[in-house]
Amino acid sequence: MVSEIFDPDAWEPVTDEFDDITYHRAVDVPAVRIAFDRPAVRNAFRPGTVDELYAALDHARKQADVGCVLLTGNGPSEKDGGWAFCSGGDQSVRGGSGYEYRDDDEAGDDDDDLVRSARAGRLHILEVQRLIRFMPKPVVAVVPGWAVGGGHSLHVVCDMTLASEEYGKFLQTDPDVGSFDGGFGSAYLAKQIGQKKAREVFFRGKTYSAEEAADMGMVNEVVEHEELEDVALAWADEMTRKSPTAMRMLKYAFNMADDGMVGQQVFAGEATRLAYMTEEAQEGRDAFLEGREPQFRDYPWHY
Ligand code: S0N
Repeated sequence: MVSEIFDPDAWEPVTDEFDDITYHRAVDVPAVRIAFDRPAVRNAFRPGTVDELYAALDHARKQADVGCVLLTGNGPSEKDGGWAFCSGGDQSVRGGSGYEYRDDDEAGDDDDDLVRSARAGRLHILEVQRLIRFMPKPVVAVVPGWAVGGGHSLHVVCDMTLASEEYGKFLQTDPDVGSFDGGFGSAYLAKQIGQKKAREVFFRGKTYSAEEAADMGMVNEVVEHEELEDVALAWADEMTRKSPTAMRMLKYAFNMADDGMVGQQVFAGEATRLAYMTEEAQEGRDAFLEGREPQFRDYPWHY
């Protein structure tokens, strides 16, 4: 069983090669479903989970016939029936100080030698956040249960959030475990719900219901738990009927206001792609290749 509210007739696997996530493509809609699959630990992510998540998202990004990504968590936990979107970094395998002690026998002494681990504590979940932020198609967080810590930040960075009325719960524990998402997880959250509320989310660590999260402006819609995946797929169907170019330009336009020169660069890349499709731009390329002056005076100065 993938998940209790997963409709096996609506999806087919893209691959079975992942251990910590599942990756499906919808049968009738140009959309994919990527799900955390560690319900026993409330879908916490360990480094391997993040690698798989990045690979699946990057694959989805590159598919020209995929227009929407649904990011969710499988469940419930067999142990206690609990549901989760994602409870953030798996604290049992979290990176340490960046230093490791190891007994080096060749040194001919009994001392442990300090070695530096290049990967220790690497927060590559932030690379996943950037992939969600910059991919040219909507990514929807479909939240069937807990969205906590780094899992909360993931829902924040998604374009929209749909949550289960019964089990959707939102909590920021970062400062309880000595971590802090000082990027999208806090700054973009403050854009969504306001500075005072965002500080409350991190500084007080209260749990918010799906309804409260919707009232605050960080959840778009709350639906009955049993309906969650059907509604998510309906959203994907709706969005993938719209103009891909318009959707891409809109996502990058929304981002640009907050993303500074990187946002401008991403938006400008898409503008350049559109410009290259015009005869005018092709005249520039052709003139160079044919070793002649470009005839740009044939093209209008639009107003
Ligand atoms: C999610 C919570 C609120 C659920 O509470 P509930 O329903 O009472 O269930 P529990 O009994 O607490 O949990 C069920 C089982 O799941 C395990 N578990 C839950 N969350 C995690 C987790 N994040 N890591 C490891 N295990 C987890 C429980 O231990 C329990 O197991 P059993 O049944 O064996 O007892 C509640 O569980 C909770 O508060 N969880 C912790 C949430 C949390 O603090 N998350 C981390 C927040 N910080 C980040 O995410 C930053 C990113 C990060 O840490 C990181 C990521 C990648 C690489 C490096 C890092 C880094 O910072 O170094």
